Amino acid sequence: MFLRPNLRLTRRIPFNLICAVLIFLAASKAANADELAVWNFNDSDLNVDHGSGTLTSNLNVVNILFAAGTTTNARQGDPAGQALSLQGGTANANNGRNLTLAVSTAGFANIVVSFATQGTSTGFNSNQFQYSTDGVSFVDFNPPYTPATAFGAVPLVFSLAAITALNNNPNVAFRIVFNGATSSTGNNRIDNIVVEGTSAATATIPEPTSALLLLTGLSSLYKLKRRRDRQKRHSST
Ligand SMILES: [Ca+2]
Ligand SMILES: [Ca+2]
Repeated sequence: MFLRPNLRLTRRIPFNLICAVLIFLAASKAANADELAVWNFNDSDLNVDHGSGTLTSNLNVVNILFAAGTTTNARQGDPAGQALSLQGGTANANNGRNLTLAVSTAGFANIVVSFATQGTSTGFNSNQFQYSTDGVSFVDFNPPYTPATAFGAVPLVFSLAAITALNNNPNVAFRIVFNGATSSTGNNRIDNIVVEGTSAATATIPEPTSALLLLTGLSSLYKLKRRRDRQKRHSST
């Protein structure tokens, strides 16, 4: 008498549990904005600190330095630590040179690039943000910006959602071209560079193949349960 309800319960649990897991997996594919690459410069190098991507520069190596950073635009609890500090260089040789970020956006859309920056009075004061869909040809985005004299509370944000060729593309790159430095030690600091996007699953809910697989799976489980129930009824008669 006491065993019978327990047996029925244990037969039901796997079906309900599997349904719950499948629904959870389908829902979890609809992610919010994800950080694809983050540079916090706290370890005083150009290597990416969260996610994946590469950062290179053609400034003179002696003018690529690190100095006190900020928590503005910091992610994942990163402390202020260090920031990148780029100098004009001897005879302002670095005017016209750049910082380039290569980041795959495979699986992502609505790409946004942001960072905190500040500049000294003789540092670069006319900096052009650019994007590339092939990592080779770069296109100006927005007019040149002039960094404030202090990091402040708000980062510079370049929202590239309208540039759909940047979506789901392994060859994406971004570039800041520096200009306007008027002394060798005039500089710009940059900290917490973030490249983020929303997962492609969010942009096209539901993913047809996922929805189909889920429905097929649920249908098979339902048929299996019906068959078991029929067998149970037959065996009890
Ligand atoms: Ca930092
Ligand atoms: Ca690093």
